[in-house]
Amino acid sequence: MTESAPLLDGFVPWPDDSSERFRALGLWKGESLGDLLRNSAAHYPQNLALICGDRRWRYLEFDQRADALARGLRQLGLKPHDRVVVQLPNIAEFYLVCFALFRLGVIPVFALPAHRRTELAHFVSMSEAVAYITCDMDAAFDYRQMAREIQAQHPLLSHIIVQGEAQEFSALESLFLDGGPVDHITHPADVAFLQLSGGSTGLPKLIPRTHDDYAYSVRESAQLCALNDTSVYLCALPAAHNFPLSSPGSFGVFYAGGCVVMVRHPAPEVCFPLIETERVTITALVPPIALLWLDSARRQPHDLSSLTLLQVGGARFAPEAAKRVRTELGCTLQQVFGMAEGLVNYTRLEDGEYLTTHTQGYPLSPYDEIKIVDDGDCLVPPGEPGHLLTRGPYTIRGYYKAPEHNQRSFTDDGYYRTGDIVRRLATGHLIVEGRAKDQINRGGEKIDAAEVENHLMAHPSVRDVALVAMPDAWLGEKSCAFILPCSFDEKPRRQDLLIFLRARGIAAYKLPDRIEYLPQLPKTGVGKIDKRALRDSLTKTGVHP
Ligand code: AMP
Ligand code: DBH
Repeated sequence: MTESAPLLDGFVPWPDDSSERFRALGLWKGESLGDLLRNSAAHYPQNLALICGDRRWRYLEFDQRADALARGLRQLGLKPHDRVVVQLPNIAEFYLVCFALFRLGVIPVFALPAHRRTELAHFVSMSEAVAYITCDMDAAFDYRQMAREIQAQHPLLSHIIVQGEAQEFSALESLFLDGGPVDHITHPADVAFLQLSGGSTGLPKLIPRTHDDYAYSVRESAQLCALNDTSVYLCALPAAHNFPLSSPGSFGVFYAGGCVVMVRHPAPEVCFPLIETERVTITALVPPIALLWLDSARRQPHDLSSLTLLQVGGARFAPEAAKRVRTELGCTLQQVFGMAEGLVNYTRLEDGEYLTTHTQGYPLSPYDEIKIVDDGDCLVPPGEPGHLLTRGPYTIRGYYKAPEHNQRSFTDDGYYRTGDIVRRLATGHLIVEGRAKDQINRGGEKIDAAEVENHLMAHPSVRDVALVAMPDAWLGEKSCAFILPCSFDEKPRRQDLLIFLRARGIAAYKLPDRIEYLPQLPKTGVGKIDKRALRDSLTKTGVHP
């Protein structure tokens, strides 16, 4: 593709003056994400890049494997701008697929292993994907069976590629073709991949991230976290999630020439021995897993002395738990408040105990612009809580092919409405106070209330429903579905509702943790369901609205 080739249809670019400024400032360097690995293979060919089970790849080998896969995928017929849904567990092939696709200008759509048929089908149809790359089995779930069901409904999905026992599908292993390097053929200002939004409007949206913008956030994040070619990063969260991918995540480590250790499960029993043997220096966790680690470190001491930095993000980390990190795990805590749409805030390594334990940091880039506003978009007085709006060199200007939604999610001058309520301290550090979006943050996993309500409404015995967050000591929040049944005498059984939801093909974390039946749902002045009253009723035990 040449400089003048059109960018991906449906992508909302930054206005020209902003792009020119980001280039002039040297933030956007015109490098593709495929170059990120290529450069490290040139600088650190013999450094260990990746450890996955008993596989240990050096940069040169990693880079060559990515090229070999790119060749095979090209021969299969994948072309620049094709979309490919990628759903893989934490295995080395995940990164090979990423870099192979980046080099071909093919656009991965990153699903998480927890996603199920209905969600996958939605990603496939929304992105008009031509291929689906997955694995055979993981955690006792057969992804091939799901692939069959999706393919039956989506004839445009021409290729199903399976890592492991492929059965009737193409085996990923068979697609490695020897040959020379595959040079990237994408424009750096073009979309590199599509991430999923947590969503708050019924269905997740696709987030187009460009090579230029993502590479910038990865480089800056790596520097902020002082990564270098001796860093060893434990990737314990799902690898495709934006946090372990880019903040600074595996990509940051690949950029710095360090080593990524992949693990399938974040449990301390699995991770602690690995930290000890591989001398892991940095990792990223969501709060419930960090709590698990803290408790476990008390009970079964391991040598975690190599670990210098523990990043915690994705959901609010209670200050009382945050304070325990230094004493009980013996490392520095960094809070990370980010979003797949772009903006990432970090506490800094040199911040004192108070800022590290009580705040979610401040923006990565001096070119991130943030505003904290009231319901009418007017700035709130300093220190007061308000809606967080942001724009900058790595925050998207629109979701993929979603013009109506974009009208609501972005201001006319390009600020993204994060849906988060924050307060800013005089130091510039932000504290996440709450949320304006209709979402439940279940220990970092975001649940779109409207999406689950929609599924429940499809049940013949449900007349109306509201899904709200309820406080939980472990996960921070869990979900509670308040149901108005068609007949209060013939309420559907909780178990039947869960079976019904599972059968609709949605991720297990979206299933309501609690179900309550009400003869009527409380309404606000204008007649909307009063979710605040429902939430309040959960904290005042025994009192129902
Ligand atoms: P997503 O839309 O799935 O990328 O999730 C991003 C959202 O997760 C943010 O807008 C916040 O609501 C939430 N979030 C991420 N990190 C933190 C954090 N450290 N503290 C509180 N909330 C967070
Ligand atoms: O929750 C997130 O989406 C998130 C958290 C921390 C994120 O995208 C990130 C860092 O980059």
